[in-house]
Amino acid sequence: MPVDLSNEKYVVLSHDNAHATIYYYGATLTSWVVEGKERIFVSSKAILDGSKAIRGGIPLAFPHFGTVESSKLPQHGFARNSKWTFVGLTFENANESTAVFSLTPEGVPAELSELWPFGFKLFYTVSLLSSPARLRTSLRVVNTDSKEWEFTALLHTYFKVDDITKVGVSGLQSTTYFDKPTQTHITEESSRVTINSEVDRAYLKVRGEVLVDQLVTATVERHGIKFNEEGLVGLLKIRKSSSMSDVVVWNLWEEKAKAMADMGDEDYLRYICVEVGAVEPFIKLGPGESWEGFQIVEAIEE
Ligand code: TA6
Repeated sequence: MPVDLSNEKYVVLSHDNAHATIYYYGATLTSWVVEGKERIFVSSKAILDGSKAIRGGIPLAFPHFGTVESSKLPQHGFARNSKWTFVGLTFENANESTAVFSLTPEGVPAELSELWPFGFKLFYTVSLLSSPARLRTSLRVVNTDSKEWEFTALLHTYFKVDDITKVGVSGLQSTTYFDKPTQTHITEESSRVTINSEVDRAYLKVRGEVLVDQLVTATVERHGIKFNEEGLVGLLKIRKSSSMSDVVVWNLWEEKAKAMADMGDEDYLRYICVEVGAVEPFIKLGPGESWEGFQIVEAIEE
């Protein structure tokens, strides 16, 4: 069965040996299992009752990423706190299973909706693709208002890793990033970004694909002598539309994890956020106009 609607909180989409779970609350994808292996991180203290944005998965940031001086909306806007509608299964064939969700102002909590009083419709499309196994998530933004408005958007993906200290992110070299902790712009020098303390960076206009890998140690034997050898193993390959060319890399690290109510103390070791989005500059959308951005994540077989 490509789609299971039996749970009142979420939809389960299946294709080949892959499954994805998408909550109606926030249209937050909380699980992507490929060949029995979970690729998405959800905090051990995540709140899943619809009273708070889910800590983990792929929360959607809209109508803005982060906090914006000119907006009274909370950080990352309202899409992740809204009740989305399951539109249906649009594709179901040998290559993919695709489910579509939508959001209009009616699904937004009233106290948030009144802070952003514009007509809009969002479509969030989740596809499971095969050979190789990939997850495609796409956000389409439509202005249904009679006035122009502007937005930024981001797919705030938390990937599950075994040990953050062994993880690297490639594809960001020579890109300028906004470093949130120091509030400065810096050019990335490293060909493989590693995480050994808090990292909160918005890489702007990333050209190609982004690769997440992991350092592994294996014991090899040569001439009867055993050696420990280290090597890099690919975990995920992330491609993105040219409309979503910014990439945020975030791990809050130990101290902040302890201070965050919905994050387990040790959870920072088990995730890396690599978030594809359009965070700068704001995109203007006139009446009747639409915009779309997407990511395609490939689960690399070990
Ligand atoms: O995308 C990175 C970021 O903006 C960080 O600055 C960090 O605060 C994170 O998102 C989580 O934000 P949240 O509002 O979910 O606590």
